[in-house]
Amino acid sequence: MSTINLSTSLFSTLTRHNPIDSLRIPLCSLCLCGSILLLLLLLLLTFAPALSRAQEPPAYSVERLHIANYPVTLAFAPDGRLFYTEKAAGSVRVILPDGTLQPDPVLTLPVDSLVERGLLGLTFDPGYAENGFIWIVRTAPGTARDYPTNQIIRFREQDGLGSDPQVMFSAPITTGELHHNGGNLHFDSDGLLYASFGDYGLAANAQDLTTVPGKIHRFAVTEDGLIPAPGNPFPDSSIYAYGLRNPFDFVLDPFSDAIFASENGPKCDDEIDLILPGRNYGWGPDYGDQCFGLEPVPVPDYQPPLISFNPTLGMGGITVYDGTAFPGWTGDLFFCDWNGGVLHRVTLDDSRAAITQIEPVDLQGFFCRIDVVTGPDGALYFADPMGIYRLRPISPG
Ligand SMILES: [Ca+2]
Ligand SMILES: [Ca+2]
Repeated sequence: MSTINLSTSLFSTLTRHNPIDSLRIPLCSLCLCGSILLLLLLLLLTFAPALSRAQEPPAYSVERLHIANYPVTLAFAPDGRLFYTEKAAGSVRVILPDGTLQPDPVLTLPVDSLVERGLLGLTFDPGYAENGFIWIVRTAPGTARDYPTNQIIRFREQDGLGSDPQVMFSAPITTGELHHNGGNLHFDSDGLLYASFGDYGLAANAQDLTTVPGKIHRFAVTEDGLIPAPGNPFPDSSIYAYGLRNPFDFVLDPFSDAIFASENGPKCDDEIDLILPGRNYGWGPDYGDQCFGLEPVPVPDYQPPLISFNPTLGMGGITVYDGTAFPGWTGDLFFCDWNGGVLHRVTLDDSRAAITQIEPVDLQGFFCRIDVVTGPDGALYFADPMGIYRLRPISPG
């Protein structure tokens, strides 16, 4: 997409400033030479600012904060500690504000970590400062009687020690599928809990409003556990949006009411979706081999993506930059991709419902394959299966 955008802007620039038309060059070789020189000069003047920008050293450095054992979700506590989930170990770990890793895990739970299963999402309760609750998603191992199950679990954390894990929601993997677990969760400013579930390898789930997989759900937290949030689009249902194949992560925009999701589509339709209540993002059993991109998909309530990628990227974590260290990035979306390990910066227009530009961020040899978040210091923190990394200004402030 960055190539397309760049080509488009080059084309429009050349069209606007076409010197052949405006100068009406006489057919003599001398004038031709002169006009070629003039053309080169115009091109130089047109692109010099961009070239000099490109050659400026980046105003940031990237470093590895810690080696880590397959971190899936990074999340900062209000007190500045960085919590993360370890996919295969089933542990929640914490890095202290001084950068040291707490030696012992906060909590460790048994997990089925085959392929895309494991300990996945993590977020802080809106009342965390008072109640210490942390919410996670894990794949509980199956037994002779029970399917492996993706569970939303709440536990209490105090002084780096977790206790009292409680299963708040379960979605058994009845298909036996190892991919498409989704597995992220976030609260909105009203205290409602959103959670993403992939289709469990069965596309029909995505269009079936009676099943959990292939959706983003919205819950209210009550004394009795999670219930469908009041005002949800379908009666007595926690489903908030459907037609999704594997919405790995999503972010509640701190600058608007928008929700942006990273949806892992088939063949070409990896996409960023603007998640709206009751909308259908198109994935289903009739999808077939077609790449739809921005074209309509013939399903009810269809909502096209903001952008789709061809070939697929394998989209990972997605976030909105709301720090102060990079004022030029304020409000931009950032996401990681599994396939290329690239951190992408996405610029939105003022409506925050349309993308104007997307470009890779130079990670100076590091890779961003899973999650990315803004730290309290305004740095961007991101992960690949071997570590957690930090991108921060060379001169903080
Ligand atoms: Ca779609
Ligand atoms: Ca995330």
